[in-house]
Amino acid sequence: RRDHGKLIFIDLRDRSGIIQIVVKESQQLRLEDVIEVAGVVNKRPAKMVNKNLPTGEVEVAAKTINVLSKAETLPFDMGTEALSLELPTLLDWRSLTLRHLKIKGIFAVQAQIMENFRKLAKELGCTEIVVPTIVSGATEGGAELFAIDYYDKTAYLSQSPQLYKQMMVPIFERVWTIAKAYRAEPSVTTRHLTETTQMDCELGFVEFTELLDILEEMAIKMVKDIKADDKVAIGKIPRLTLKEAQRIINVQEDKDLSPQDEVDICSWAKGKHGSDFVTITHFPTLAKPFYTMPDPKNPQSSLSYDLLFRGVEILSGSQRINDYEKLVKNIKERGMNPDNFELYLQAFRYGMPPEGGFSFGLERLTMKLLNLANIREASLFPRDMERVDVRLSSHEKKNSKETGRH
Ligand code: AMO
Repeated sequence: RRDHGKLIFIDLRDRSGIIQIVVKESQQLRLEDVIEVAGVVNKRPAKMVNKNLPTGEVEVAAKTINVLSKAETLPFDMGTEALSLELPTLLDWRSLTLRHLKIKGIFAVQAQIMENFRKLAKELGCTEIVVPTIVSGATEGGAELFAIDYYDKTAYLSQSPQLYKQMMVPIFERVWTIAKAYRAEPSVTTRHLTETTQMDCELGFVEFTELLDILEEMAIKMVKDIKADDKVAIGKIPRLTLKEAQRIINVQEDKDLSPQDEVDICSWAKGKHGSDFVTITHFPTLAKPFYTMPDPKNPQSSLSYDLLFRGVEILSGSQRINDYEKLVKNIKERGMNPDNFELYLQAFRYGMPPEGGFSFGLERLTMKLLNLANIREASLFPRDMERVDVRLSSHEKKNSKETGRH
């Protein structure tokens, strides 16, 4: 709302965008009031045209304004101030700050990423599946598992749709899902959430190199048509083994890349190949989950891959072990009990094609595409060690035990 003498100018927002409303008489209108307007669309005077607005050449002279819902006085100025708020405040007021056009814009981009993923997965011949998130155990490593009370037993929140998408390969051959994944991350970082969204594919009758071709093409097509301030550098995506990558950036061989290594190898890829993406393959077998296929040529390393984008891992995946005996042996060797994987193993006892797949992290991809500083900005309602909608102080934790509320 802008007051100019007897005239009030209002920016009216709806699903299609913004339009200026001109109100003559004095109106008791507050920011974020929900209104219904009837009026006449006029051409704006030449010097009042707003070139930054698709509707900037017109305005609505209001005849009647009907207030459908009144807003309280806002806790801060939603024009400019909302954007300079510290992240915790931005999140404390999330249902309000999401209304800011810049912040809303992040989630319009996120919706487009999901739309593109869906379209591309379907083009690959994948069938959409919906999988459970209440599960009986770990798939991606025990330490990061959330346990939940399940009647008088313990169940867990799923770390990944992994086992289910694999079990579905003999049925549909190719499947996709957008699924929630839960990780009890033990530390607070700018790129970890405790509840994240994964965009997964799993494909039968494909092997390592073909999987790499598929995921790289998909990654490029997913971001290509999205308007971001910083245009994505799309060249042929360089493929390096972990060892090659470590040699290039001059670090010691290790089982994984450190966050700084990821930044360094990405700037190498950008400089040398003009690509914001780089694929890293052949992680040590023991550093990857039990279902990962060891490289037959050198079983210490595995047919696994990560896709890095602008300095962060946004995808990982692998060719899988599809032989029942090998899988059981591998589960045992890692100190786990095959009995806990009964349903999963059933799928392998009765014929499982060579197969593999991958998973994109939606929030990470959104964050890097828009060059956001923190992954929390790329999640509508982010969960981390310190927040489930509201901040989890020790006092509130005590309350939750007593009342069942957070
Ligand atoms: P991984 O554990 O690497 O692989 O997860 C896949 C992708 O999901 C994203 N991601 C996260 N994003 C934010 N916060 C987190 N805590 C978090 N954890 C993971 C990352 C990551 O690349 N089942 C395998 C995938 C497969 O093999 O198909 C898996 O879950 O972008």
